Amino acid sequence: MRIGLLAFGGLGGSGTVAAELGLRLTQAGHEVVFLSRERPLRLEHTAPVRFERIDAPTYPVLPGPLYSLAAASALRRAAREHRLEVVHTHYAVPHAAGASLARLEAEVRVVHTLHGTDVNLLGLDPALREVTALALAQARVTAVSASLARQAGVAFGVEAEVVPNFVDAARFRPHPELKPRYVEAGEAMIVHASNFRPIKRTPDLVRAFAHLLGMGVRARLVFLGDGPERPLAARTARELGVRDRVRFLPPTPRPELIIGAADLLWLHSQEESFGLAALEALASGVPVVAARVGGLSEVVRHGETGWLVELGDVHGQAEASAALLAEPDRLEAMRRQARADARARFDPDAVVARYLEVYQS
Ligand code: GMT
Repeated sequence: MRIGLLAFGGLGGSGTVAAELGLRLTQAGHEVVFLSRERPLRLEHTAPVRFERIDAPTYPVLPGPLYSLAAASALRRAAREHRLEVVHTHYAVPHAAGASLARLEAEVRVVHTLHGTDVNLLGLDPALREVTALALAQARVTAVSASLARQAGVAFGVEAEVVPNFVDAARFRPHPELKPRYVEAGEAMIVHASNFRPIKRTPDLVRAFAHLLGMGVRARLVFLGDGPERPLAARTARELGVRDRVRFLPPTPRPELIIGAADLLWLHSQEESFGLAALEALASGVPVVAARVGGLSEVVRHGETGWLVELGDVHGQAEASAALLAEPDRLEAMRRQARADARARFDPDAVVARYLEVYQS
């Protein structure tokens, strides 16, 4: 099939999912054009996927770069030039409306995948809801978790089919031999990977970590990624006197070499429709301790592959982690279970096959 993918690039989870889907579709013999304003970090320059940049012009009269219009134009041009049979957008705002605006030929099948804040944050904004709901009603819609599909029903009145994200377990695997790169002997390594937006509540992770150290646990917190609240997380660490125990690592196209070295992965997001970083940790044999929000309980099996605490319970996050770290046999069993469960339930071939079924139906 000739497939156009429209997504955001950079560090975001939706762009990562779209990039990896594009790669797998290409490897399966489909022709893929990836349209984005910025190349996703995971779509390396050597990737065999055709990447076309969306250029959104700026002009003093315009209030902003008019990305939606530029995306619609890019999509229309790509559909014509590459004779696309399928257009699959990732992140509904503004991509769903952009696809409608492109007025693609009737035979082009359009699928929109909802990822998270496009539904439960932007989707609820009266300035954006109306036209997004209209666009979603005209196409097939999928959501990355059952929790997000339910929210989409409320926000947009659409019935979204659940197609979860997937993980490459050959790539994301345990790397205990790399742990000494990040922590000293005898220390536990806790990792958090994100784009440091306020929704990730990274200062709360620092508070939880300070509590963990206060309980006498020898550990280091490794923050991986970048984003608006990274300076705030660093400041919180300084204020709590734990700055020397917290490391900040920049975004990398090889996160598996850091995540796979950890003992635990932490998340404490306000909302998390799926939690791709959590899935990548589980596949790497790294149990996840997180706030129980959104679709995370569909990814992390509480008590079996990780531990979920109530949102805001940063002490609970630290105490659950301390308990796990204190019981190496239990932690080891959880590590094995995490990897097995991620492989069994989030297999890339199965998910790509589901998307192909959606395209064909
Ligand atoms: O919705 C967002 O905040 C953006 C999006 C992204 O591009 O990072 O993240 C969402 O999509 C990911 C991939 O499906 C999910 O793993 C994340 O859980 C989800 N983020 C939120 O729900 C906050």
